[in-house]
Amino acid sequence: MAGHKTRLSRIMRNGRVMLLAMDQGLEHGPVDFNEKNINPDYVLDIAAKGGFTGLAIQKGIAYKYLENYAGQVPLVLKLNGKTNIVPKDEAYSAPVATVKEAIKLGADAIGYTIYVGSPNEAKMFHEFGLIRAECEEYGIPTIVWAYPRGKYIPDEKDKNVVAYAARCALELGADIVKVNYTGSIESFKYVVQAAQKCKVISAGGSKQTDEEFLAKAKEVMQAGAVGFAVGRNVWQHPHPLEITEKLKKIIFSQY
Ligand code: FBP
Repeated sequence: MAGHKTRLSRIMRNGRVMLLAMDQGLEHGPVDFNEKNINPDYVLDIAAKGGFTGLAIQKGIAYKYLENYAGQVPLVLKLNGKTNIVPKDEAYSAPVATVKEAIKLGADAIGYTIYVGSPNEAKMFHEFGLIRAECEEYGIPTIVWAYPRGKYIPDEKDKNVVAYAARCALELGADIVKVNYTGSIESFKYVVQAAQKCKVISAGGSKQTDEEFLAKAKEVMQAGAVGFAVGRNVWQHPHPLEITEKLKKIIFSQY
């Protein structure tokens, strides 16, 4: 069985990460989809053809659809999730899959959301701690979606709370932390600095124009992040493989 280093090298190509995320069906609901991308095959095909370094999905999609893409794109299995029907005040993401399932599905990493600052933070720290320990045993890298959220967080994109969330990911043992972009190179540099040896990637966010999205991608990389876990800005795009190529050039060029 592959070890931690081998698995991580599949997700991080030349030290860079370009993940395609498609857990929005659970996190946001079908409202994010159109007639094409509501079909998981449409998105998985983009992940394979676009040369993504990983595909972040929930187990239901993995069990039912991944077979046809075996060996084409590394799997990042999300192990927890929630809907956005529940109010954000008490933000909590429940464990819905296990490390053993991730191994069975051939995952090269697991993804885990932690709402830093939420009233449910302690529960999520504890649950991730157990999962992280099991991942250590089997050599599975961990990617934490570290989102400051809940009634104590007035601004989820404030640089201090995002940096704090990134630092939590380092302290809790994540290999890679995924955060929301803080809006400027300077502020994002602070996030990267706070995370130290835990590599930082940015979420894509809601659909922007190509110019806006690519400008953000450049800033993220200039701040010292290693890549993206992007969803809607790719699979909601009328030409997903074209925007992927442009993003790939930015992520894999030298800064
Ligand atoms: P996008 O690039 O579409 O923003 O996806 C990134 C992501 O982290 C998904 O993995 C997840 O479903 C979603 O954003 C969570 O968004 P929210 O901030 O609304 O919880």
